[in-house]
Amino acid sequence: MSRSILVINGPNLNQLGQREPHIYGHTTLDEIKAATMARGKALGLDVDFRQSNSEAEIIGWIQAARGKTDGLIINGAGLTHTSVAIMDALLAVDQPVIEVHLSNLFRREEFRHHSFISRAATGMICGLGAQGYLIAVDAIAELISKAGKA
Ligand code: CA2
Repeated sequence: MSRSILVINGPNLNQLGQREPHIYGHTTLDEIKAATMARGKALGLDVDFRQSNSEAEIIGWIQAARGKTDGLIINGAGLTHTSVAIMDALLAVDQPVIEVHLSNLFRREEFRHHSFISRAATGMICGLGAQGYLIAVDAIAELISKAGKA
């Protein structure tokens, strides 16, 4: 049976590769999308990869994912540190959630050390750049497969 996952990217990640490469690297979001979709395909997962600068739109996507997808990967970007509303939506989605960040949050400013998303996530990957997305796909494939056997 084919499985599907949703990959959500938050505000400003559409600018990846264009600004602040010393923090976020030179890889563009389109390149991360291509690599993530290829990794998903290799593992038998349909990957829906999206980005939005709108908190409301992201919450709508999470709500709509309930019962429709098998797992969720999210880089909430700046909303990670502020959005109780995204955390609440993720807590209600009833499927594995992996949080991913390009940068190592714990080597950065204090306000980035707290994530509301982590409270709703099975696991979190940070500091590994674009590779973190591929590790997240591997992790979610494993979680989905385990859930199917339960
Ligand atoms: O490291 C990550 O992936 C972050 O989620 C990126 C967010 C930041 O607020 C989080 O603390 C950590 C920022 C995304 C903004 O991305 C830009 C990319 C290029 C140029 C400007 C911003």
